[in-house]
Amino acid sequence: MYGALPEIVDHATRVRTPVVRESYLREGIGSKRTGRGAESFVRVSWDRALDIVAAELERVRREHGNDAIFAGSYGWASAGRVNHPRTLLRRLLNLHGGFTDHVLDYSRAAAMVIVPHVVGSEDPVGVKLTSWDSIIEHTQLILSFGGMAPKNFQIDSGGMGVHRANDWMRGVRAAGIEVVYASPMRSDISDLLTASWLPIRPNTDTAMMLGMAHTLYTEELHDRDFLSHYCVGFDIFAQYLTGESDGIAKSPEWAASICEIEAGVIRNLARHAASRRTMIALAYSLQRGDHGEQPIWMGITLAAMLGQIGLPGGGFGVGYGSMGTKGMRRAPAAVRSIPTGNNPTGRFIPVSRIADMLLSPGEAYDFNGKRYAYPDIHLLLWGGGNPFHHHQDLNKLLRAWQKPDTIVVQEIFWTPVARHADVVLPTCSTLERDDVGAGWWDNVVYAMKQAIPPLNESRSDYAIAAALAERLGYGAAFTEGRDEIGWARFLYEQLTEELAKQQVIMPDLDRFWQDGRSVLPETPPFVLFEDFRRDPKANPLQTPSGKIEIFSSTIAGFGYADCPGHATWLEPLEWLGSTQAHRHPLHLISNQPAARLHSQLDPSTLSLAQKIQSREPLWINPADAARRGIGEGDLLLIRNDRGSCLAGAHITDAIRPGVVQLATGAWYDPDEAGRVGTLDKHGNPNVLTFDKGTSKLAQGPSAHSLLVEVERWDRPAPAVTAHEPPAIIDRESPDGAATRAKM
Ligand SMILES: Nc1nc2c(c(=O)[nH]1)N[C@H]1C(S)=C(S)[C@@H](COP(=O)(O)OP(=O)(O)OC[C@H]3O[C@@H](n4cnc5c(=O)[nH]c(N)nc54)[C@H](O)[C@@H]3O)O[C@H]1N2
Ligand SMILES: Nc1nc2c(c(=O)[nH]1)N[C@H]1C(S)=C(S)[C@@H](COP(=O)(O)OP(=O)(O)OC[C@H]3O[C@@H](n4cnc5c(=O)[nH]c(N)nc54)[C@H](O)[C@@H]3O)O[C@H]1N2
Ligand SMILES: [Mo]
Repeated sequence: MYGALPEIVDHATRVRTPVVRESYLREGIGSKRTGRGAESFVRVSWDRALDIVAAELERVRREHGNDAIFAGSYGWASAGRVNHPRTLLRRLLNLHGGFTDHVLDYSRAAAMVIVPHVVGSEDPVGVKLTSWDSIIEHTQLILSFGGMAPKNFQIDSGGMGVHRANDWMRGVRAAGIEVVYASPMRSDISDLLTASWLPIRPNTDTAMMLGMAHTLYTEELHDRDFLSHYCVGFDIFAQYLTGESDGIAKSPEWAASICEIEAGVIRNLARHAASRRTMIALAYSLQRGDHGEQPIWMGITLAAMLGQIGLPGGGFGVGYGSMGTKGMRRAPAAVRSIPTGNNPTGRFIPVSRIADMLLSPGEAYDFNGKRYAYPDIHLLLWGGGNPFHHHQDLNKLLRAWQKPDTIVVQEIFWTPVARHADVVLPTCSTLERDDVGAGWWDNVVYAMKQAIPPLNESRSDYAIAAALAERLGYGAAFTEGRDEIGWARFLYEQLTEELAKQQVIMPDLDRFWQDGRSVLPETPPFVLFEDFRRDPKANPLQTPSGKIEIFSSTIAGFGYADCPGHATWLEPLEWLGSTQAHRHPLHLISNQPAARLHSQLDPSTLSLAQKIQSREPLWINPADAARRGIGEGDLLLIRNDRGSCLAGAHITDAIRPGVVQLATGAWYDPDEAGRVGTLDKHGNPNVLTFDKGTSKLAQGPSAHSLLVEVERWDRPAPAVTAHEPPAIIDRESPDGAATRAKM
């Protein structure tokens, strides 16, 4: 993706000046909210824009309280620790008396909640995995659910200083490690491996793993010693496995009828895994589906039955291959964020419940054993994320988007979230400011030097937040007397001090800045739960029992039908085995795009080059295409009851029959701007996905569980307009002053 930002840094879609939605500027919060996304914008001065935002922050706090401000600001933004919009917004709003925040993320929410219940730590969710060195040395079989898609390990949050994953793949190959992966797409594994593909039906991994577990149990291949010394609740789970508790034996034949992997294959795979050192790799994708907690809990249960957790190269890990640093030997310390302070309101939502929150203020909901009520949001601030990219069921989001009195967005480009705002603050890109960059998990810290001055009237996220703080009367508390370079220095020096305590001496800041990067040492190869395995009494897990909870009394005690006390096969709301499949017979995988980071830089040549007739490609199996008279390159309509979009046909047997794939990231492009339910012309899968929590436990996003129908689009094709800026009126409204008084 190198080169894409320089190419489009001054693209037509660049937000050049502060702007305000036309009727909002005239009528303030009384303006028609359905105008969001449809109306023109009016150019205003920075002073005017910042006055409007500061006045709204004051008004909403006064009239509705701090928790009426939602500034969770989810999103990847850019590398750069100082100009991290979510951190800056949190720091600003905590000084303002607080706001409604979010917890968790769209990537791995279900895993982040279930895994600590089962093994007492978040480490197995991509945080600290058994390192690839250990795998390459000791593993004999990698059993991957969801694959380790090479398109995905090009990146990591905050950036990556070294790309290592291809070397790991070569290492796996050279070591002769067998790789078997269950995934609806053959392309989910590196060509550097010779791997066996099991083309599983989406969302049925739990059933397949139960079938394997059944074989282990009935053939007495499970590690009884490990289960009794290191785990609790296997006996209860075993009753479910055999059918003693519900009348259904989870045999390989039962599993095969659900996942469409042959019973014999499942049975042999279980025997095979039990006879060698096996690493169970669970992709993040598995848990980004309805009941996403289950495949993760079941993966851990299966690993526990194999009895290799805590042994070199054995056990399980969540996220291998999902990003580029998962399984690396982490550095002994990482660059931190600018401190945010504490949120006096203490209010938050699970991140992907945003539309429910906006649509149902005051409504009660369950989350991880507690009951909460949604706050009543009047003001929404966003920077560095694109909810019209990341959220499911965009037509529902559009309705929800009409709830707040005011929506403020800091953006570089005219992305869909900027288009749907009332006030847009033009933000400069990483090329236009100084910063210190570092991945959250990586061992390289880099000096991100300004390459060009801020374009047009754009300002850095830091400058914007500092200016707002100044207007609100706490400028000094916000900056603590530091400018951006001052904060970069602060963060780098904090890191060097932390490392010095561990006898690691780093170059000083000037030297670092001159060199352009500093490389931290990597820690020695790591084996997850090695200590626990060695001495479970001295090193108990942080679970209620101190052991692996194959049955969790805590979770059982919550009484959630959608997340019972042990790993369970629960049908997703939509999947190929559901009645809905009669009307919408294709399961849609909306995975991460190969040529972009989410929706970022979609107008660049790299992203445009892979489009078909300017739309996002839909992968479809030859049999499914033939049945519908679809040819390579045809324009397609994809639809279900929630929405519809256009896409370009790519016919390939790299996807199993019954499944189609449309990557995320095409900028949402409504045929009729601002109207709920209109056709998306560009191919954004989130007009089709459903917006439902994975369960009452984690309330994670269910993006990978949905059915659609596809047909050829033979009508004239509406032009894609997502990469053109909205209409902008190059003057302030004459009655602007009166508008401000009303607010
Ligand atoms: N259907 C479906 N939906 C999904 C997923 C899926 O698998 N399927 N995956 C989900 C996952 S895992 C994730 S993480 C999310 C990702 O969702 P997001 O993180 O929201 O997606 P991005 O496109 O990375 O959004 C980042 C935005 O920040 C802007 N930006 C970049 N740098 C800066 C900066 O320095 N300052 C400011 N102010 N803005 C900046 C970019 O222009 C862009 O609009 O999507 C989720 N949505
Ligand atoms: N190039 C690029 N890389 C990225 C990103 C990006 O935007 N672009 N985004 C990054 C982010 S934020 C994240 S969180 C990670 C996400 O990492 P993942 O969640 O692992 O990524 P996905 O691409 O959503 O899914 C990987 C594969 O899982 C398979 N899959 C989907 N559902 C199922 C299922 O139910 N069962 C099985 N067995 N397989 C299934 C699909 O075939 C899909 O290609 O990727 C990161 N990597
Ligand atoms: Mo993610």
